[in-house]
Amino acid sequence: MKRILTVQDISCLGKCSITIALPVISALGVECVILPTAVLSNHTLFKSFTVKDLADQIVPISERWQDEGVEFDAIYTGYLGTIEQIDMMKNLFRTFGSGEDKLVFVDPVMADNGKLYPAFDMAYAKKNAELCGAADIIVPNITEAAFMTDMEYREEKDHDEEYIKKMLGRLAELGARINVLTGVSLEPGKTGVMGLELETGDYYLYQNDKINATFHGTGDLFSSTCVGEMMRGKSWQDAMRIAAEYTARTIEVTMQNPDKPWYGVDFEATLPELILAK
Ligand code: PXL
Repeated sequence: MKRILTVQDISCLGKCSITIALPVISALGVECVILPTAVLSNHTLFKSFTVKDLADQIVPISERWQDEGVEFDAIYTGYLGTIEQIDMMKNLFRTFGSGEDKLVFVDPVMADNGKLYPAFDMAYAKKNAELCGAADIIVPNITEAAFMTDMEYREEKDHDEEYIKKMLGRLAELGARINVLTGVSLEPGKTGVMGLELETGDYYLYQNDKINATFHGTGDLFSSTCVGEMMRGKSWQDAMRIAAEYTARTIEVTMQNPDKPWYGVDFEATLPELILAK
């Protein structure tokens, strides 16, 4: 069985980061080892939140794993929280992520809809750009990519192929082998993802019908599914398509729930479909 190490926060309430990665990756039949970067009462889009930083645990925990001789097929990082923690990822990648058949998957979670999340500033964005340079595959949304590449942020209605390809080119300059942008809209009424593989220069675009709603945690759902599918042997293009389809399907199902919580999507309702689609 493949084994993924995911490094991100635990938001106790909020359906995001580890509380999405763990069930989704496990459901795909891949072992998911967690390294929590912080424990929060809830994610940071609630009115208020508590946060206990766990940066001082990263080295001792990973040293125990080294003592045990544990290896990972992939390292997947998401919301990290502090510049210090981003810096610590470089060591972790060196220890557990180097080697031909290992995948370093970075989702530089920090922003959406043109704005940085409450806990972050430009210095954090620049550090995330550095981290992306140490990855094999990165999956920022347009807002995150704009902050990391110093390009203007454009809403979906103002996307065109030139803008998206220029952004992918700038992301590729950061250093990752595969660069995927989420929240790309190249046709009215559509939204999706576009990727660029550096070695081949190949672009891959997948779009589905746009549902007019934004939900929190959908980026984490996309990333968890994508890295999980790659561990199941799918190409990055297929993994990206399956992850985008699954995310869209989950938003659709969530919209149908009159009792849906405002803070996240009902991925619990759609997980069985993801497994059956195997
Ligand atoms: O879903 C991204 C995310 C993860 N973790 C925390 C967050 C957010 C987005 O706001 O606040 C703590």
